[in-house]
Parts: sequence; C-alpha cells; structure tokens
Amino acid sequence: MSESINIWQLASEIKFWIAAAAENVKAHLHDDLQVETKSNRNDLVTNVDKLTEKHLVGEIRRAYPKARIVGEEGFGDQVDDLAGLVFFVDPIDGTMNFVKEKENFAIMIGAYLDGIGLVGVIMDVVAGNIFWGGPELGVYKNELALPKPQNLNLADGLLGVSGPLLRKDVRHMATAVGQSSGARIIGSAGIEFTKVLQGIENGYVSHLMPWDFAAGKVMAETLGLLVTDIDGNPLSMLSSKIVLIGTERTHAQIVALQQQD
Ligand code: 2AM
Ligand code: CA
Ligand code: CA
Ligand code: CA
Repeated sequence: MSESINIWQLASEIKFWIAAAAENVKAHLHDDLQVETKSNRNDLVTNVDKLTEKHLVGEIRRAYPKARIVGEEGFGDQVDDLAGLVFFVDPIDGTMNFVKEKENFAIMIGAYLDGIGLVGVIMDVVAGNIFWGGPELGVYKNELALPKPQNLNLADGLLGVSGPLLRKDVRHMATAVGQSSGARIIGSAGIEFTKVLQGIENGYVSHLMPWDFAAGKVMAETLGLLVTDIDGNPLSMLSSKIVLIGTERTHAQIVALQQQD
C-alpha cells in the first residue's frame, strides 16, 4: 500500500477534513449539548464529539477504504496491530473545555504506516490555527514553517501538566513544576502539544491514550522533541501511558526525577 500514498496529498486531505469539521463544531458551539460522563465525572463526551468522529471516519473511509481507524468514540475499527495505514482520530480533544470554556479544544488526526508516523494534524478550533506536518513534510502553523524549538532546560521555561498528576506529586510532577518557570494546565493534550511545538512550553506530561498523542508525536519528533513515557521508554500506539514530551534537556531532567526513588 505504501507506494500509493502521496504524503502531501494525505496531509492536505486531513487538513481539509479537519477544517470542515471545525467549521461545523463552531457553528454548534452555543447549542444545547447532550453531555454524558465516561470513566469518571471529569471525562465527558457530547453529541458533537460523536457526530464529529462519525463524520471524520466517513471521510477517511471514503478516501482510504483499506485503512484502519482508531477513534476515541468508537466509530472506528477494533485495531490490535499497527500493520498498514492506521488513522488515529480524536474528534474533540479537551471536551471539558469545549463544554465549559467554549475554547481551548482541538480536533486531531494522526496517520501512521506500519507504526511509523506519516502525518499529524491538530486544529485549535476557536483560535482557527491548524498545526500539521510529518517527517517528510516539516511542521507548519497554518502556512508558516515552525523552526526546531531551542533545547531549553526544565528551569528555563513553562511546563504543561494535567491536573490529576499534581494532586499528590504523582511521578514527581509537583517537584518538576517547582523546578520549572511555572505550570500550565490547559486541559487539552492537543493544545499543549502545539505549545511545545512552538517553544512556548518546554514540556508536557499527562496520562494519555493513543488518539491523544498520535498527531502531536509525529510533529514533535519531526522538530527534534522527545516523546516517550515518563520513564523515557518508547510509547506503544496501542496503549495508554503517562506521556512525556519535551526538549531533549527538559525530557532528560524529568526522566531523571523518576529514577530517584
Ligand atoms: P479528551 O478531552 O479528548 O478526553 C485533559 O487533561 C486532556 O487529557 C484532554 O486532552 C483529554 O482528552 C485527555 N484525557 C485523556 N484521558 C482522559 C480521561 N480519562 N479523563 C479526562 N481527560 C482525559
Ligand atoms: Ca474523552
Ligand atoms: Ca483527547
Ligand atoms: Ca476526545
């Protein structure tokens, strides 16, 4: 299948699908939402999450009928291996923000071939910025190519974290925040990834599922950032982990904190 994939075309298609989905989500931003809880009261899904995933999955299936799809809300396939072309779809990343803030949420798709990232796209829906790229493309914010972020130390910049990790110094994250210039808790893995891609944050740590990190990982690695689990081990695209993304130095410093105990 690989010889038939044009990566620039694949990126354009994904961008087009996501931009159209974003317009639709924005049009319904202030509608009454049907909100349900999933694993706990902070883990939400709405009718817009489901409709958006259904729509994106339909577009992918039409263009790439042989590909398999891992979708957060269940409209994709049961995927137990990474052979061939696999799309990871997160229809609304930051559903709590979508419901409460009406901003700071993203639509994300990552495309992988035999487990290797080809293209990642993250759209910050309300800000209207689309981040896209991959190893053969470079990484862009809209039309602008992003440079490699400076290799800054933990002490010299902001650290994105998810709230639950700070409640009890889980995995020394409160300590890590104390060593940084400050914590940022945005509530959307996708938006946090875009901050690190732009060098606004030096790193980000959160317990994530593959659809939360698939798109961001492709772009981050393209820019020389490291994306692993919090102990520094490679991620699996088939399981959840506490994910650490960072500049080389920040990454090493957070991994070193884990080795203290
Ligand atoms: P989601 O909105 O697509 O569920 C919130 O801190 C960030 O973590 C969001 O990107 C959210 O994605 C993600 N996340 C992953 N697993 C989660 C869970 N069980 N509960 C809440 N957010 C989760
Ligand atoms: Ca969710
Ligand atoms: Ca998500
Ligand atoms: Ca989601």
